[in-house]
Parts: sequence; structure tokens; C-alpha cells
Amino acid sequence: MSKFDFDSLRKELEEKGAAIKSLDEAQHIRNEFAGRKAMTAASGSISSIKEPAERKEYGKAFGAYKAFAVQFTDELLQQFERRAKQQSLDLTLPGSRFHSGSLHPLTQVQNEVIDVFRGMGFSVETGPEVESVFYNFDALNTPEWHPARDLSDTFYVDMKGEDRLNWVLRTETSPVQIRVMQTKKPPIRIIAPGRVYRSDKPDATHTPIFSQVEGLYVDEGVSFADLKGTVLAFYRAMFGSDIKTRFRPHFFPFTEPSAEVDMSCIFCGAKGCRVCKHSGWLEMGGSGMVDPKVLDVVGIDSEKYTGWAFGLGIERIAMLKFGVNDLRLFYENDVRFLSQF
Ligand code: 2NM
Repeated sequence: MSKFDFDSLRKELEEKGAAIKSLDEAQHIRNEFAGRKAMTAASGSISSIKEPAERKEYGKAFGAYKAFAVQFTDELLQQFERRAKQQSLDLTLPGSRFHSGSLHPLTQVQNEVIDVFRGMGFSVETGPEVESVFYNFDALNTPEWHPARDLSDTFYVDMKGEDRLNWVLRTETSPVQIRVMQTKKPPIRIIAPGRVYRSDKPDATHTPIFSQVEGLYVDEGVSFADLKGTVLAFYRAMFGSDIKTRFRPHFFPFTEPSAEVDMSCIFCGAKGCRVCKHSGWLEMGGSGMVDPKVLDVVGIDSEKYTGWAFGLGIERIAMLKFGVNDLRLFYENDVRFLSQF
């Protein structure tokens, strides 16, 4: 008939196809038996057949072979492609772990503090971290000779074109309270959370940057009793309803009278332990009645209105809540530390 024996070609393809073991071999066989070159070779001699009936028969046989070879090698390819995919997909492996981020522990505590005060009717105010000496010291009745003003205690910011040191990194958030009292009329009930700066050498209990929340309440008839009740309610909301507070006389330039605030030790239930140095009390912050001189500076009538204020450290609360004994950990941002929160 012709020089191409399609039957034995087909048989050879079936035998080779049954023996292959890899996707590579399947691709190779497809080229060999169903590729363009192979097909051209197989159909090439058709034009040399002169007898029409014979030519027709040859054409039919070629067509049938071609259809078979394409389908057969296609199936082979698909079979080995599927197998390769299955081998790379081990459904018995444990799932890959999802790492979700979280807020910094100090941010978590700050948010919690804000929530508690919001619940008591306080609104949140913020202000600049670079402050004028007026807002940071003068308006707060801090005398010129006060050690807090020393260059060794406060970071002064040298502003170009100004002949004296007039700007500081705020040493407390009180300047925010001053700004609010200048612009709003009583009743004023605000908290001012934020970062403050003091020129301290870092150790387990000091960092040159830390976070505070200060509170301020100014209205007619505001008393020290309101201060005590609010502070107690705050610490109970943060640490539990068994907490007690204690106010110890102290001095601040901006409040009179002033008091430091102690909270009953959360570790020993005020019985005395190493954390509270066997006193049963933990020092938590400062407070007092806003000095009439401060009210006068901001234009609030100190004959008509009274106010109280307090300040507390976010790190102090976070250390107690999370059992962290070194303040520096909060600012080193080591992921092995941070990923625990
Ligand atoms: C504290 C302790 C006591 C305070 C005072 C004022 C202002 F602006 F009203 F005068 N703001 N914050 C204050 C009072 C802050 O921190 C230990």
C-alpha cells in the first residue's frame, strides 16, 4: 500500500505509552508520535500515490491514525500532569500558621484607660509634643528656679532664629489641659493621654520617653471628694473591685493641695510582699486641686470655679497588668517581647 504502516505505528505508540513513568517521557512521546514533524512525515507520501482509490484509503488511514495519536498522547500528558500536581499537594500536612499583628502593650493599656474615663463622661484631648516653655512651665506655676526646668532634666529644642531656649519636648501632658482651659468654658471634663519626655538615663524604672494620662475636671463646686471618688472608680475598673486607694500629702506647683495616689497592692491584697516592699501599697500617680493661680492664667474665674487634676503613668499600669519588670522592654520593640501581647 504505502511506505507507512499505520497499524504497527499505532501498536508501537500503545506499547511505549504503557511503559512510560514520567511527565517528561509523556511529552517526549507526544512529540515523537503526534508532533508536527511526525505528522508531516506520515502524510508526506500521499501525493506520490497516483491511484485515486488507493490515495483515498491512505488518506483515511492517516486521518484515523492522527486522531488516535493526538487523543492517546493527550490523555497520557493529562494523566502525568495530574499525578505531578497531586504529588506536590500533601493534604495531610498541618495548615500554615496565620500570624496576626496586635497593638503595642502600651497602646492596649492606653486604650483601656481611655475607655474607662470615657465611660465616666471624660472626653479625650491631645496636643503637640514640642511645647513652648510658657505652656509646659510658666502657665503651670512652675517657678523659674524649679529643677524640672534644668537642661539636665528637660529636653530643650533649639529653634532657628530664636535667641532664647523657648521650646521643650513636653515633660507632662498638662500643657494640653492649659490649652483646653484657655479655649473652653467650664464644665470641663477631659483626659490628655500622650508621650512625654524627661532627660533620664534609661534603667529598669526610667526611660527618657514615657506615656501619661492626665485628667482634669473644672466646674462650680468641684471638690477633692470628687477627685477621690473618680480615682478610686478608675483603679477598680482597671484592677478589680477590691482595690483601695490612699492619698498622701505632696507638693506640685500646679495644684494646692496636692497628693500622691497609692493603690492597694494587687499581688498580695495589701498584706505586704516584695512588689509593694511590704507596705501593701503601690505608688500610682499624682493629683490635687488645680491652683487658683493656674485658673487665673487661663482666664477661668477662680472665685467661681474649682477643679482637680491628676496624672498617671501608662507604663506603671502596664508593668503591673502584664508582670513586666523592666520598663525598657516597652521601647526596645523586640518582637519576642511584643508577640506575647
Ligand atoms: C499631675 C499631678 C497633679 C495636673 C495639673 C494640671 C493642670 F493643667 F490643670 F494644672 N494638669 N495636670 C496634674 C496635677 C498632674 O501629674 C502627676
